Amino acid sequence: MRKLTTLLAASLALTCLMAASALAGTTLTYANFPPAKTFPCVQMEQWKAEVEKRTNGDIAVQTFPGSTLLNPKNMFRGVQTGQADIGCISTAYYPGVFPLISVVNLPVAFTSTEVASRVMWDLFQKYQPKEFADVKVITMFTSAPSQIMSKTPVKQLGDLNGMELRASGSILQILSGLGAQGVGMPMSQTPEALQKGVVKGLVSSFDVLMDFNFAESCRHETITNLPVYPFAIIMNKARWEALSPESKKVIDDLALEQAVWTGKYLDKHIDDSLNWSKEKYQVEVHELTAAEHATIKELGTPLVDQWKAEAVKAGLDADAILADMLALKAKYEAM
Ligand code: 3IO
Repeated sequence: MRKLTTLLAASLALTCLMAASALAGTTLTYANFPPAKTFPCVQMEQWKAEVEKRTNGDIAVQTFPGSTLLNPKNMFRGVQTGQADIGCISTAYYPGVFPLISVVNLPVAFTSTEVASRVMWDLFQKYQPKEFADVKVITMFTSAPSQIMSKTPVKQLGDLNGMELRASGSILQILSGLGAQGVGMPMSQTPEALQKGVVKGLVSSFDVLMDFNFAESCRHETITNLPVYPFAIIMNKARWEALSPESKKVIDDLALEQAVWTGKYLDKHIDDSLNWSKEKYQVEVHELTAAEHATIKELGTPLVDQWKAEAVKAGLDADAILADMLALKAKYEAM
């Protein structure tokens, strides 16, 4: 009997200890704006699983996809003020706020998400831009090169005349140069805009054909290879500072890996999405002529000059940043 009591006491003590250590762990909230199926949320779940595994459960991550905690426009502020511990921002939704990292949104003909994501992370690491000084940057990545997805066919650039297309960032200006009417809004508002007919299509990467089911209404896809959208995963600074050195190391060690994982995932996923769209909705893919691609390229030149002027105004060495981006792009493309 005495032995049993001791055993019970011991197991009770152990249970309390385990509960206490679980309580001592940290739960981080992670806000995201698009629906759970989309690539920014797929990478979020991947990161959550890795962090929980590598910290042996010291960190638990509670994810909030679909703007359930913060929406695309209040994400940056919401993380700074601690409404969420971690958040995902598409930087093109914040004109003028990211003078350095917006370089990745320029029309420089990225062909791979993995390459663009590596380049973005390297640039961030090298320059540590002060536009992110108020937050901890967890990782960065981009969308795939942007294409036109529309209700009516865009078989030649002339077909764009007056067409309302959803986009954000630098693509809006290229669209206006092409005679289309760019409508700026976050991706997560696009389903409603398409459904109401406010826009007749969108410019983004092909993953959204499947993940938002846009293939159903946008049966025409035109290969334009327009810019990628840069994303940053940011964390509240005070919450970051409060983590243990071990947890911080796990998160820092994961940054580049996460950027590459996301790039690889999306590069494959755009193929899957396009194939699915062809099978399910018989979408048509339209190719432009070399002369039309040259026209698109020309429209990009003033954007680069404009970015440079704004970067210089923000105290940045624009020429060095641009040269670095192109050199990194060439380096990773050759690998
Ligand atoms: C994007 C944004 C949210 C969910 C899936 C997505 N695929 C490509 C993008 C990029 C984009 O159009 C944007 O607005 O960030």
